[in-house]
Amino acid sequence: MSEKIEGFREPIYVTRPVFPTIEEVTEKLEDIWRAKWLTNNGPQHHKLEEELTEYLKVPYLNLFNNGTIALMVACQSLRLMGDVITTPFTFAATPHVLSWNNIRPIFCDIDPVTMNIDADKIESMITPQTTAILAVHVFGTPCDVEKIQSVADKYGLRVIYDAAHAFGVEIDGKGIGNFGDISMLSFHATKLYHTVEGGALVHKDKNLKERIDLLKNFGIKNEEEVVMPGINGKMNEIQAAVGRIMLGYVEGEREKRIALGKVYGEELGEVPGITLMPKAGGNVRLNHQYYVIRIEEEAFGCSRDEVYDRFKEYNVYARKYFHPLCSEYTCYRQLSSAAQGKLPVAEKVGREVLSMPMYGALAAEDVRRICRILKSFYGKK
Ligand code: T4K
Repeated sequence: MSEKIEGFREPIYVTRPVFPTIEEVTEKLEDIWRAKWLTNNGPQHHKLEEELTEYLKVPYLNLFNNGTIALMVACQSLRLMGDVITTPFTFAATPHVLSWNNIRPIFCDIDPVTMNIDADKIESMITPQTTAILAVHVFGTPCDVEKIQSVADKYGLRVIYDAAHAFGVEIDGKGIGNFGDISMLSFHATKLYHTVEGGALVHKDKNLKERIDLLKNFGIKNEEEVVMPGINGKMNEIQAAVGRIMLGYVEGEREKRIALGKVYGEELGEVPGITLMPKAGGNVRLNHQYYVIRIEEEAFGCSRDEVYDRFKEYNVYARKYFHPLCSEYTCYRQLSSAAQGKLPVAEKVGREVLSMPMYGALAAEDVRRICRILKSFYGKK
């Protein structure tokens, strides 16, 4: 495992957005120019909402200008307050959304295999101040939705899923957005499916659909009435048009990533100290958006941080999603749930995790070379 391998001439990033052809975009832009309608619930927005509702197999869907604003509105729509139990192993947006809603995030440790919130630990963290659970389907692996729902039902809590990574994920043929009270999807450029920037809330409640539509448009009911303190969360027509085009790409991109994931698995499956993505149960359809490994320093002989740094010498830019943990941010580390030692599994995962380059435009040969580079670090402190 010690051969010297050539680095890449061009940088290899953790991901690259999927680009539609310029002709497809031009054609849709011409439609928008003809309609003279740029934002505020235009025809592209309308059609994308319908198309995504069907694609994602969910009863109701509200489009947004990005996933973070969508999640903020989800909290508002359920009138959450007090404390919300969440995971420290996520992107900054998850706890920040709670803070922006004047809610205190309570960090719960994660499961060592799925890296999602540990459903068995939630109950012991519930207090009279707890109003909800905000769980994240990290890297598209579904949370233990049944257990989370049963804890929530027992204590009368709401359940929100940050499903930013889980576009198109299904459990038993049901879209991931059918679980909990509301789920948020992100359509950021770096996601499997994107609208440049964008997002959505999905749920099962017609009244919620109306309330969320008001909240994302300043609370404006009509020209005479503003009925709640809303925000500007609207997706514009250009984003929506790109989203409609990208729906034609998502399955092909997923297939390419499945093939690349197999190459990673073949190359890294037997390497001591490297743990691969958890396998999904037979009833789960994953989206294969990310390829995440964990590097155990002792067994691999080189730490995750060293691997991350050495990769750069070869022009490979892997990412430490999600390090630092949210509980380690200066704005949260004073919380008692964030105290060092209280989140042992998350702390270990945060030290070991590395998101590998994963996008359809990557060649299988590139993935093999990335893996050979990684294996060349084996045992080299
Ligand atoms: N909840 C969770 C669990 C999330 O992961 C996220 C977002 C959210 C909530 C919030 O949803 P949004 O409000 O974003 O819809 C990226 C994304 O910006 C962010 O959307 C995503 N999670 C997070 C996991 O990853 P950064 O800061 O790592 O992005 P950046 O700019 O470093 O891009 C990563 C790589 O992608 C670059 O090294 C190169 C490549 N890239 C990126 C862009 C934007 C390109 O090749 N072209 C591009 O246009 O956050």
